[in-house]
This record gives sequence, C-alpha cells and structure tokens, in this order.
Amino acid sequence: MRKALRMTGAALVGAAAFALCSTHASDDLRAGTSARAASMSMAPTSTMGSLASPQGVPDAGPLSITPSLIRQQNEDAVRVMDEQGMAPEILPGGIKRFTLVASEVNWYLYPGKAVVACGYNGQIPGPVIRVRVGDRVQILLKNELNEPTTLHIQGLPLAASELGLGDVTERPIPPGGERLYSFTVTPDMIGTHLYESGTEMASEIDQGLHGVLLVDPARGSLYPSAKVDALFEIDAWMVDGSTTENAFGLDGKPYPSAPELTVPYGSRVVLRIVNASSMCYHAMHVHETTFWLLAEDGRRLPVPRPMNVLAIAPGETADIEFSANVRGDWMFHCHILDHMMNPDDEVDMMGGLVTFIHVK
Ligand SMILES: [Cu+2]
Repeated sequence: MRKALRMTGAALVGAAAFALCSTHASDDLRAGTSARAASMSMAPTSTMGSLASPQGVPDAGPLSITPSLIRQQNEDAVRVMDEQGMAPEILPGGIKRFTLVASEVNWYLYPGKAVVACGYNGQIPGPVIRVRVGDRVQILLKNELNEPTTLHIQGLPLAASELGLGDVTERPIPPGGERLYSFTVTPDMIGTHLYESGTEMASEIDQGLHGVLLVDPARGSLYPSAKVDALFEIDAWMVDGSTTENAFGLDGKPYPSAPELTVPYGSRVVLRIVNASSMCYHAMHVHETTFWLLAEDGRRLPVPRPMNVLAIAPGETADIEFSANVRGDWMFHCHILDHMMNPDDEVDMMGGLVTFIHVK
C-alpha cells in the first residue's frame, strides 16, 4: 500500500504546474534550441552542442516488461545499494578489466511506467566498479547503442587521453565500436565517484548511462567503523516527452520501486549519495537524525560537518554518517517536493526521490 505524501496545497499545485509546463516543448522551441546549439558548439563536430537539446526516454510497450525482468532489475538495484562491485576479469600481470556494454534497455520505473532507456550491462545505474589503491584498471566500453558514446569518470586525476569527453578529448566510439580506458589507482583517488557518458551528455546521462566507481584504500575499508556502508545514486529521467527532468529515482528506481535499507539498531551507518541527475540539484534529508558530512566528491573533509539537509549538485558525490539510535522506519528523501512525486501520480501519492531506512 502506498503511503500518502503530506504536502501543502500550494506545494502540490506548484508541483503539478511544473509537471504540466515541462511536459511539452513546442517544435519551434526545439528548432530554435538546435540552431543555437549548432552556432555555439565548441568545435565543428562537437557533440557537446547537443547539451541544449536533450532527448527524453519514450515509453516502452506494455509487453516489454515481465515480472522476471522487474525482479532482476530490483536485485540489481539492491546490489548497487549494497555497494557490491562487479567482478573484473583478471588479466596477466594482475590487471583488472571491467567490461561495460552500453545498450538500450527496457526499464521499469514505477507502477504503470516503463521506458526505453540506455544502460550499462543492462542495468541503471551501471554496475558498481570497485577498485583499490595500487590496482591497475582497464575499463572496456563496448558501444551497442545506435549513437556514439564515451566513458567519463568524474573527479579522477586521469590523463587527458582517458577522460572520455567525446569530440573534446577523443573521437566518440561509434555504434558497434569499443574503447579501452586504462589507469592505475593512486591514493588521491580514494572515495566515491560518478562515471557517466561523456558524449551527448544531456541525453545519454538522463537516458541512464551512469554509475558509481568506488575506490578503497590499499587495505581495509574507507569507513572501518561503519557497520553499514550503503550507496544511493540519484538518477533522473525525462518522460512523457519532457525536455527537462521530471522523474527521479534512487539506484535506478523511483519510489515505490526504490530499494529500502535495513540497518541494525545502534549501528553507525555511512550513506554514499551520488547525484547522477544532469540538470537538478537535490536536497537530501534523513529523518530522525542529524547526520555528518564526511566527504565531498571523494575528498574527506578535515572536520565532519553536522547537517539535516544535504544540497548536492549535478555530478557531485557526498558521504554522510549517522548513528541509527532510534528504532523505526526513517524516511530518506529529497526535500524539493516535486522531486517526491512521479509524473503520473495523483497529488496525494508519494514517488520519486523517496525511500526508507528501517532501523531494527
Ligand atoms: Cu530533488
């Protein structure tokens, strides 16, 4: 049974109006935007010009989503929340190779809404890539999309050749092509990072081409005193023809599909929050506690900072910590209220950037 969202009437009217006015951009507007993008492009062939003309995800047919596919997607979301990294292929010399295949996927968002999106290895977010200081890493990106793409990892001090910015640092990988990205993990990479498409970014990121890279110390874990270390990637979608983000999820799934976290009473809990939304800030709030900001963009703060609402920019990551010292079902949600509903929702329904932390 879905829980009703308590909102003020004014907030609800505003949220509904936002959804309506952001749903249909006129052809004239699209044409004007494309013309501006073409004239402003950074290079004659730059796909960065498409930043001004994002494309949303079309609805998938009713037969495209089966119960077993929904179950598999939900299991993938839990694996992401639990920070289970994908298994690499171990090459001679101990090199860890992670293979990402970018392709279209039929993605179940919430009851009544399935879309044709893009994912890495059939999931959104892509699988967690987890490495340690000292690892020699290869990421092989295979492009099974019908458009060019590249792989960009935010916040790592990589060589320009490995930055993956299409038509800026490299020629994009064409459909059917592949490219190998290589780097060695150094201590200044420890922490939580976002990987995403570096080509046609406004469209490809909001179609689902993003995931999280976790870098651990050479030994042990980054947060050894935490009983629970969990990951929530905020993702965004443009559905129903919208050219702005109008649907939001955690680990690929808007509420009520989002994974929920259960933690032992009294335990110290770290949440790693990653904003893969390409356009929107979010204001993440944990009920029942004050939490402490430990790290931003993979960098530890000299002194943790107490807060109740975390403002997180597009592309930003933040690690927070709290003690689970009140039993019950804690809400974890974005405090921007129209991010707490799905586009098709009745006004009293709760959706989007909401999940629960169960303290038992
Ligand atoms: Cu939000």
